Amino acid sequence: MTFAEQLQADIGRIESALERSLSRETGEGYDRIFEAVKYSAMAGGKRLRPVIVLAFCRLCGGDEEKALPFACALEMIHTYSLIHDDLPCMDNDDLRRGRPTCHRAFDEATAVLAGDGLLTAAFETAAAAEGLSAQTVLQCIRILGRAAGMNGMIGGQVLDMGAEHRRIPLEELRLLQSLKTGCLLRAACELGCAASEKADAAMVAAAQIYGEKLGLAFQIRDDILDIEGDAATLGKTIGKDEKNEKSTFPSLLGLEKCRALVAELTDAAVQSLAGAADKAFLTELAYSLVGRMN
Ligand code: GRG
Repeated sequence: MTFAEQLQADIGRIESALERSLSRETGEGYDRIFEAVKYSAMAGGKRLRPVIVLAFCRLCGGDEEKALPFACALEMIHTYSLIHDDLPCMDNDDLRRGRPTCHRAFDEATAVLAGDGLLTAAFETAAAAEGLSAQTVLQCIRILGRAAGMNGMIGGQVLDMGAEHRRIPLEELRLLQSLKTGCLLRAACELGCAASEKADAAMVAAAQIYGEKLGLAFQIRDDILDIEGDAATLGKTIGKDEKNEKSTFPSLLGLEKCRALVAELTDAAVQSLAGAADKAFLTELAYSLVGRMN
């Protein structure tokens, strides 16, 4: 299978499983919340995080089917973060994944609940994983909770809010991004390893480095796209960082240095897998993100 065929197969599998997990309407008067959740969750998106979960499970010789609930759970958490990040009390955005944001298409209260619903459904979905030891399932739930929580993505968002209208030191920006964006990407790598039930400590350490380097490269590219991307291709508003006077990698380092850093960090991510057999997919995936336009 080529890289593109494998990617399409993984995305297809993830989207079918997501749709199944989020289709539990009862017809008892609250189906609008399922509508709002599916509006955001089934709106496309690159599915990068769940694809990485399946890819690491494959790399470690595990059964991808068993990793699928964790892949879906991670994508649910990611989608919740996007819905809440777009709210008027946060970024107040109108466009996401090429559509009006959840609170624009529905209303603010429904969007808050849709985010809450997705976050909760993520843990229900992970806990319902089958065919793995209880210890593995618990380990995966812990990885998800830690990455999404206050010492992870939420902490990063708090730092992010404090990074508006002031110039922050590069080290603070690195911490902010490693929490806000890096934690979920690193969790994707860890979940794939854990769900394989076959990864040794060296493999897990390599996967963590891959996630950290790729996460930082991904965020720097995101910052670059906020400056020179195209809203129609990106499916989200551009120019937000400048408007909010936010410290970003391009604002601190300049665009050229950022482009070089994305390439350097991607090489380092790929290098971390040097000892692994059959790393072609994760290698191509990393390089495919270097010049991404969405
Ligand atoms: C609780 C009100 C409230 C808010 C919390 C958790 C949170 C808000 C924000 C999380 C931070 C966040 C949204 C980080 C963005 C990371 C990022 C680069 C997202 C874009 O990811 P892509 O490009 O998106 O993978 P797609 O749409 O392709 O899935």
